[in-house]
Amino acid sequence: PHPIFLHDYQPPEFLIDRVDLAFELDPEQTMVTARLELRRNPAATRGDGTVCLHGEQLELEWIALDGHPLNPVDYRVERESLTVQRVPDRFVLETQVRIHPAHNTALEGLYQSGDMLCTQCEAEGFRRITYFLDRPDVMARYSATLIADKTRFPVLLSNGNRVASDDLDDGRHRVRWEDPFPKPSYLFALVAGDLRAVEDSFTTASGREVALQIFVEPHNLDKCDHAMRSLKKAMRWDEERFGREYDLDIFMIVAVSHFNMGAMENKGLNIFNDKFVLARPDTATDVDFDGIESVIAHEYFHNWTGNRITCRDWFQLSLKEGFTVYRDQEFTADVASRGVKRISDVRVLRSHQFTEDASPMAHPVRPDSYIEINNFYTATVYQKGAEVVRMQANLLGPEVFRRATDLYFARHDGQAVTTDDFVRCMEDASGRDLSQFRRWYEQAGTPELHIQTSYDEATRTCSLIVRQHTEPTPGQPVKAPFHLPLAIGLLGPDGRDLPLRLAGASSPDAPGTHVLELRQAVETFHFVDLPARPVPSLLRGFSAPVKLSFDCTDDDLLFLMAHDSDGFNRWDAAQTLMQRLLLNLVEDAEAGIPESFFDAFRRALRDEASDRALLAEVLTLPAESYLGEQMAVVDVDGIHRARTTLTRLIGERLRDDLLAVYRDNGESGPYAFTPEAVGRRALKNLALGYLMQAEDAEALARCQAQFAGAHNMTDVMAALRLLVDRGGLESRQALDEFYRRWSGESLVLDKWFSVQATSPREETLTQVIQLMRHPDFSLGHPNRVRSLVSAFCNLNQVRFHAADGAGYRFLADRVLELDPLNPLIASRLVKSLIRWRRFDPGRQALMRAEIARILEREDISKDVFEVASKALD
Ligand code: DPP
Ligand code: ZN
Repeated sequence: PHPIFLHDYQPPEFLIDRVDLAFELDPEQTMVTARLELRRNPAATRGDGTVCLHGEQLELEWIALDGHPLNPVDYRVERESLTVQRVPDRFVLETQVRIHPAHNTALEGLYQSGDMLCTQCEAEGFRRITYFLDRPDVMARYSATLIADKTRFPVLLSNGNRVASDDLDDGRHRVRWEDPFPKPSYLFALVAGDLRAVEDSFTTASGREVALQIFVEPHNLDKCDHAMRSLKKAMRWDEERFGREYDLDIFMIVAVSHFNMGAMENKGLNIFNDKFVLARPDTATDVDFDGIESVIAHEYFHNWTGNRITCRDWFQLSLKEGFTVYRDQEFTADVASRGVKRISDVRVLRSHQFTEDASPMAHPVRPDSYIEINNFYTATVYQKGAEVVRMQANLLGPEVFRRATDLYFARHDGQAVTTDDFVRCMEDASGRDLSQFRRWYEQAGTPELHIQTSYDEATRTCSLIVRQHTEPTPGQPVKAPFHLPLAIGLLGPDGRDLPLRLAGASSPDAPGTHVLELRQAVETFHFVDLPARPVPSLLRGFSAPVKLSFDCTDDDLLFLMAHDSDGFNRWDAAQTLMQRLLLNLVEDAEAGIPESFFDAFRRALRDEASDRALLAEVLTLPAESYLGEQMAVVDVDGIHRARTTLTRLIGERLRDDLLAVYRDNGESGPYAFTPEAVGRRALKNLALGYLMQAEDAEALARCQAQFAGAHNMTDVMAALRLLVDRGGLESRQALDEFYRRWSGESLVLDKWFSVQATSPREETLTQVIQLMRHPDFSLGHPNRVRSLVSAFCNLNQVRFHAADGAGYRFLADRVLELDPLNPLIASRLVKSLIRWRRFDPGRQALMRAEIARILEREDISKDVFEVASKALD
């Protein structure tokens, strides 16, 4: 396989203005007839008089040009293309192809999920449906006529508006859809099935009525309320915050069980992994409710950032994804808790994106080459892309940023554009020069900031020396400095923010946060008029996606934890402190934990006034994988031991306070998904976790009672996890009972698999291997694979990285089994192996051997090849 390069981009030689599709749908074989109106692109250089269309796994039945069937000498079919010779400047091309949805295990293109048929076309699935110029800069108006058996497939959906329907004589029916908005092929969708809809409506700001429909299988009708509420909230928010109104008369969501990704923003017809639609308090956890709200919003927001304005090419993926993630993050911050949202977003960024930056798959937010684009739906493109938008929003300030996004929507509506076009709108609306800022799109790697602070009593000056440095990444040995906002505050001895006055500035800023803009590798800042040595609070709100190190004592951290006016930095100080204690314990299992730590923890637990959700975040120990990232060589077993020890010590030392917190935050009344109730459950279950690690008898009794008596899945799962991690008879009984109760609910059963796969118990891998043979396990079901295999490989550091290499062997075997079925899912799994350089020589050798074994397989997919080969480069 060969890479594709951004610098080779050429505009398409032909454009397609209109597409009329007709489907005779049947799982075994579907006939697709396409009528394409093509014309030469005036903006492209003239080629050799042929047109070359993408197409994969299509059986061509017939082909005609301007109404005349073509002779075989006039066209050539190859494995991934159809070339037509000697075409005029403007013509109509008609084709009919045969495809086989029931045999499509890759779940790209048209495929079967349970009893329904559905599509997934992003990024390059449309070419498995018909021959086409399957690239996002070819935007066309579509119609789709769907014909299928009326009993099996009473519901037939596609993009846009339903314009006609009738019954045929043979038991089939026919529905025609038309989408008035030009779109790239990756946004095409169709669904056929025996589905029911939950319906509602939304009145837009300008007074238009939009019909809302969520389609599910009949037994799931009672799990759509939260998704519908979330959709309406998102529609209103986008009007208020970004001035974006919905543009069609109907908006549909379909929940599908077999889905490679989270969801897909097809125009007017979003198709979702059912995990991000279906929820009832007794089947879904707070995390699930939260995921549904933000994914529904995310896909809805794509209607403007992705669909109306799309990407010129796939290197620009972050144009739509980074911006849309930023928008969904802001939505959640507005409708739930801004502080908690920022913390959880930064957690994700640090644990997924920073690790990606430190891996052989490191790439810029705008990658410059790829072998398989499916490998680039990454934390870098999504989460770091969102941070890059966030920095621009913060540099511009809210009003100017809104003017800049208005300009972007006005200037580029209906176009396929680049990240550079986006930044130019930021510049044009603000008058700022963001040329250096553009490096965030071009350079991979996480910048490291080292900050030295000093205080001079004589001059009453606090000085900051700020150094930035970014490690080399594959293909980028040397990095230029970034332009980045560094938000800081200085705390006085009473814990309050001091007025900040830079040397030379005429008047001080008001007390609070000051944003420094960094542009050079080393910069020095002097703050004057400070009566005493302040404690600096740096990178407030995580103002830039960097790794920060600065010289501060444990006492400084305790002080920040207690007083910082910035909630994010209070949390971060606690995390840094816990990280220090834990890494000390890794080095020396006998190392003591200072009393001051337990005191601070106790004070926090007793603080009645504090926000429960934030408190739960502050009191959560850093994850094992995150701790590993902080070490030169990951000490898998040492980290697990240290974290278990500290958890137990907290449980023992703070027993009474933890029990009080547990009791005080119990459920009262029916389940509510409000920030307050979510926070209470989080704190209560965190407390229970500490107590359980301390082998507390009362805690065990409460845990079992919670498992048996809770009416919401959040509390049931929290208790089940603790029982499973503890092991023994109670664990077996709880698992069996859970299975009996929930084996008919696929999404709940996923939880049963993953709670076992993520247990740190020694027998976990053996258990996982047994579960692979469970009648409910299937490699053809991505959610199930993720719940068992990916959960074990990605969320269970101590067992996956067992020193004997059994975890690695298990993973490679699964990759080799999955690759012929579903390369996208297989390739995601390989990513768990590629960070081998972070481990000791023994583990390194074992991991490399497994990657090599994967690469030896003939006929490996491009997806897996790209990740595995880069891993060994
Ligand atoms: N475009 C989708 C999303 O991120 C991914 N398939 O919403
Ligand atoms: Zn997206």
